Amino acid sequence: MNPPIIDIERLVGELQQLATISDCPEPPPAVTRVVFTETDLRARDYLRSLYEAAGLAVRVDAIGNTFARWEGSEPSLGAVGTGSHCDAIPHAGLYDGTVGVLGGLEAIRALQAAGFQPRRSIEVVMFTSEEPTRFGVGCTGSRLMSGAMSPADLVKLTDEVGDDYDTVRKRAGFSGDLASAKLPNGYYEAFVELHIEQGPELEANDLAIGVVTAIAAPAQADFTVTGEGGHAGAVLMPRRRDALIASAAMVSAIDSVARASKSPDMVATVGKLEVHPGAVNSIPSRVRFTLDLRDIDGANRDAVLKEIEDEVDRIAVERGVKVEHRILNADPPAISDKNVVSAAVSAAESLNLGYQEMISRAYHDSLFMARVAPMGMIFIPCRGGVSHRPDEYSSPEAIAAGVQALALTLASLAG
Ligand code: HGY
Ligand code: MN
Ligand code: MN
Ligand code: MN
Repeated sequence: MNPPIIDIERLVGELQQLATISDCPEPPPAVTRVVFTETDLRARDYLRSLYEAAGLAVRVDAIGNTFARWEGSEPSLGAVGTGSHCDAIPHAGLYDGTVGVLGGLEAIRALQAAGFQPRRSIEVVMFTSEEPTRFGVGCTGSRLMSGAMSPADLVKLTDEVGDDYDTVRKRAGFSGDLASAKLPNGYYEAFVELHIEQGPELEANDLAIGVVTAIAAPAQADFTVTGEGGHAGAVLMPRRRDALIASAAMVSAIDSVARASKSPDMVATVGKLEVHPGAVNSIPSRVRFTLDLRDIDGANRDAVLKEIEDEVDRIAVERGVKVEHRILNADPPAISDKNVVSAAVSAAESLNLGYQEMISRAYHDSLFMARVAPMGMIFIPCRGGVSHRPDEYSSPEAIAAGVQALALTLASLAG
């Protein structure tokens, strides 16, 4: 089929319009959009208006996963899915996730305009809560859809103020039996997500398309260190059991253990650290910090996680403090489906787009969709590989090429 025409002005305009729906104190391109907030709901309303304008049938599940469907000529067949997320971590950029949702919509509109008629229905999905910001665990929407997380485990998650997932989703207006969110077997024939690379490779290699062959295995844990507080002036150094000094040693040990790992793909991040009571002249009595640990090899990651836990326990004894740690998630990596990979490769080749096969170091909802459908991902370059920052950027040309490759991939899978 002829290359579908992408209306990139319209698409960039929609991305920028979506970016204005934000809680970030800074103006766009900085974006903050946390799941189940008023802002999240306004963004969903905006997206729904675009789906309906494209004539798509919209379905929303019990936790807000949103499915916009272009009915195929054989609607009983498993559909072909695409999509991503629209929630954004604090002070994020405007392209992470949104390129996959609005780009998926644009791919459908371009195929419609080209007169293509899919046999299998094509759905663009907006997953609820890909980011771990509110509930500490990412991808709760695709975890529930794929069965990777049970409803019983989902409702145990609480947000920063201690409200549980079920309370928060209902307050946001989502109801219904959580078990109904699990996709029936064969619901999708294939699932392909378009996403910015969030890394430097494609730009460095001057390539338009990344065809993802595997998604790294993410694990998250949190640590609570309890020492003894006291007066900053009155407690002499030998008598101190300072929770923050002990935590600093633990955080430094995490960095050393990860760097000493034999795996070049091992990455460890302590992204959040809270000090109690947090007063200038009071010795920290309690510190809580998080760990994000990833590798493309799940066994490697688990071995380093165990090493970190042991090291943290040793430091706690040495420093005379108590430490509790819990693992929030330790997911296996996902491997892309060969047929979906070759459909994306053929699309790039037919468009004369430079491409490479590569792994995804960021996780995505596709990590879980791989459990219920043959999965693939298409990456586009982002400037300097920067992401999760306001200066995250992908050019209109890069976005248009990615959407065109996605459209041809979807057409070949749904034809
Ligand atoms: O952290 C990640 O990899 C994803 O962007 N949530
Ligand atoms: Mn992200
Ligand atoms: Mn993302
Ligand atoms: Mn322990």
